Amino acid sequence: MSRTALRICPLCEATCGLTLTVEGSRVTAARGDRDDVFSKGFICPKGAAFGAVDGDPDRLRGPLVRRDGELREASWEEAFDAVAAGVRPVVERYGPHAVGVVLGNPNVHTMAGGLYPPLLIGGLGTRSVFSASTVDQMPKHVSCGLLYGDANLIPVPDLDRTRHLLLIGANPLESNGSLCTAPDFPGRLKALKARGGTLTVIDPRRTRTAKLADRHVAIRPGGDALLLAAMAHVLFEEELTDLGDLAPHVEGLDELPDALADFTPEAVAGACDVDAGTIRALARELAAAPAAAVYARIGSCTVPHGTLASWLVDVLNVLTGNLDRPGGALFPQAATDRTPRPAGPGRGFALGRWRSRAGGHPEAKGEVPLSALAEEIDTAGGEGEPVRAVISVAANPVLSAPDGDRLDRALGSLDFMVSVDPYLNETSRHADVVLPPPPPGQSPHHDFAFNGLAVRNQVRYTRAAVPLEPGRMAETEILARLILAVTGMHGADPAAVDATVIEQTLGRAAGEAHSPVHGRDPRELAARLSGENGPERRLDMMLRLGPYGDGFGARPDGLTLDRLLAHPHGIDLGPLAPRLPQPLKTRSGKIELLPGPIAADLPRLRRAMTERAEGLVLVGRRHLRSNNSWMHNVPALTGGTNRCTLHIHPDDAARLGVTDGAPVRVKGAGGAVTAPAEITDVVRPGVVSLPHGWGHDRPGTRQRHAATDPGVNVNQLLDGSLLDPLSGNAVLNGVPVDLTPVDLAPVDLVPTAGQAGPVT
Ligand SMILES: Nc1nc2c(c(=O)[nH]1)N[C@H]1C(S)=C(S)[C@@H](COP(=O)(O)OP(=O)(O)OC[C@H]3O[C@@H](n4cnc5c(=O)[nH]c(N)nc54)[C@H](O)[C@@H]3O)O[C@H]1N2
Ligand SMILES: Nc1nc2c(c(=O)[nH]1)N[C@H]1C(S)=C(S)[C@@H](COP(=O)(O)OP(=O)(O)OC[C@H]3O[C@@H](n4cnc5c(=O)[nH]c(N)nc54)[C@H](O)[C@@H]3O)O[C@H]1N2
Ligand code: SF4
Ligand SMILES: [Mo]
Repeated sequence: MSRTALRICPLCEATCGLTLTVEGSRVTAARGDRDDVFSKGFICPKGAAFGAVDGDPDRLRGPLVRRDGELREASWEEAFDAVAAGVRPVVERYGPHAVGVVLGNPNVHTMAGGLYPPLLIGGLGTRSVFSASTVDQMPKHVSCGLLYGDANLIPVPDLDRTRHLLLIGANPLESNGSLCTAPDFPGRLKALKARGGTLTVIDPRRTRTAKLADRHVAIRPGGDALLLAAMAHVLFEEELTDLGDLAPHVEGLDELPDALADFTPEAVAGACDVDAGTIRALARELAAAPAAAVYARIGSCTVPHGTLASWLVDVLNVLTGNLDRPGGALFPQAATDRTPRPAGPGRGFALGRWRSRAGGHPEAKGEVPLSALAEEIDTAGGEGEPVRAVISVAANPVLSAPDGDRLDRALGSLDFMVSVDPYLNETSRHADVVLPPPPPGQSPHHDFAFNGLAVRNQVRYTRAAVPLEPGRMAETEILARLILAVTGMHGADPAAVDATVIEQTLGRAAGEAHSPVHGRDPRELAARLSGENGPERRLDMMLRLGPYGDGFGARPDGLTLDRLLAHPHGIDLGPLAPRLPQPLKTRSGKIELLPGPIAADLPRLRRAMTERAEGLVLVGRRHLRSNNSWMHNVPALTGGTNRCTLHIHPDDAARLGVTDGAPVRVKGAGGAVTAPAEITDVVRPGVVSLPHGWGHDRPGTRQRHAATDPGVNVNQLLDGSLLDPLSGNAVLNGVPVDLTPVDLAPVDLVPTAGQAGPVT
């Protein structure tokens, strides 16, 4: 007997609604939910493989605890006993900062990851917090924090209404979008063109997205901040700025022309390898469009000037009056956002409130760089203690962060490590306790992170499609129990964690003049919450206090969990709408267009104008059927073109004697890897590309399919020292590398093409 169940897809940021076919406790098929208010039936190959991802036989079914050096199956009780016994002595002896918390990408794709990590960090009181954000979008958080006073207030392009999209360092035709949640991103780009709009793509590779563009600019990697600065320069020089309705909400505009004066198109052209005429044209097109949006992602963040590039993206949107206007870049309003407070000055965004112990890296958004995790473990000295215990939740930094070999050794040297992870992989193999969450089919879902980045305001919630298998524990409960175990309350009722959050949140809300529950009794409010468990009651609370909420009766038509449950395909809350100045939290209450830390970083960008990379530089790439490091174990999603090959331009290949399919040794500051060459003019000359998340050849892992075609770890080419200084974000793109065709090294001085055979 089969049945169907709805499930929001957690496999990328597009958050498509899926209709799953369930047989017994197995998900056997997935198709797009045509009635989903947001995704309207869209599905990609990963979503279609939901059943295979969910049912992967290598997923751990129960906890593992290390005994006599070996990870062995254990009961949940034994596992949490071991966690308490492993972490507490470290806290008591060395203090909370000796416990590192490492949060990986899937935390933004689970309800558990949205609800519990802040409590874990707060409960421990540790400053040793590392996450995937510092190998990803931290520059955007920092630039938005400085501009708007809130690091999570990130504008998204109004994809469905814009007339001109300048898309930088993103490849949504493979990634399905990032910091811009849009099911069927490809379809939305085609619709833009169909309504007469234009698409410009800036990317050193002629990606599938670039092929769709009206104009593709193959920039030299790392050059975006220079290019964007020059575009802003042109807007001033040619008097093309027009802030429109934004003007009263912006301060610092007058200082900007001077700050950017040196960045003429002619001055930056050489360094970014885009001619001055093209830069001027890009600026004029942006200014001329009736509504336009500049949008940038990974390629603009994971570079030496990531924060400046991220800032300039928004500066261009401001200068052309496109920020906060329909068709431009707008701030979404999610249903679980906090109750909007009246507009006015806020506390602002502070950077560098503390520094990491070993490397002295400034914190950003409460985190220190993931690139610095290894040194925080393996380097003594400095004030305080090294990290001696690690709590890793949904993270595989041995593959996703720079210099995995060093981190691998460092993790191996810890006093104690716990991983909340469904797999025994390159990182979790070091854990003393592995706590596996259930597969996604057995987990409820709501997108706490992505609804705040979505191109349309909407809200959806799906309960678990399949009941928890015997012996499984919900990830929300795993994290609640973990919090109790590491904060000295081991064994207490995990429901108390949610009850405490509810009590504190309602208590605070009752005290806020702008809250719909101002002056009410928090206990009375708590008693009104519905939901089958703590996480559901927290969701109900957030919805009811939120901008569309019922305010616990104050707005009877408003949102509640019950109302949402009555709409299984979601509730559409309308197109994005202008919101300024309400969400601004800067000290001035305005957009601070030229924040101090940004101005102080401009001299570094000025110096970059004169720099010319001599040799080859490396960039990454994503494949539609991949997802960072953890989906190579699903046969349906591997093979074909989804392979760990080195893309190299035919001119470079000929010059270096590289033949198609032959192994090439790639060497960077952190090490060397050997991968088969794939000669293709998709990359521009001077640039080679390797995907990340590969290198599944370490012992002690349990991902059998991934191990059959392990690939190599591109991040081994990095030594972890290259960071964007303001955000601590790793530089993963535009990294200098040397190539040697393997069969010819090291004796032949004059490489001859065609000697190395293909690798199978
Ligand atoms: N060179 C290079 N490196 C990169 C990038 C790049 O572009 N180039 N991209 C970077 C980016 S953007 C990111 S986000 C990072 C990602 O890097 P990480 O944050 O390390 O993420 P993943 O590699 O996807 O590993 C996710 C881990 O979570 C586990 N997992 C999967 N589902 C669940 C779940 O439901 N619950 C729990 N608890 N665990 C789960 C997986 O088994 C895996 O161990 O990589 C970065 N690294
Ligand atoms: N299929 C699939 N989807 C995914 C993921 C995945 O691994 N696979 N990962 C998810 C995650 S965690 C994230 S963060 C998002 C990322 O989403 P995107 O940012 O869209 O990711 P990429 O496909 O890596 O696109 C980055 C592009 O930047 C280009 N680039 C590199 N260096 C530079 C540069 O200096 N300047 C410019 N202008 N471009 C440059 C690269 O060539 C590449 O085409 O994708 C998410 N979706
Ligand atoms: S685009 Fe993303 S969310 Fe949609 S089905 Fe594919 S993986 Fe899932
Ligand atoms: Mo990411």
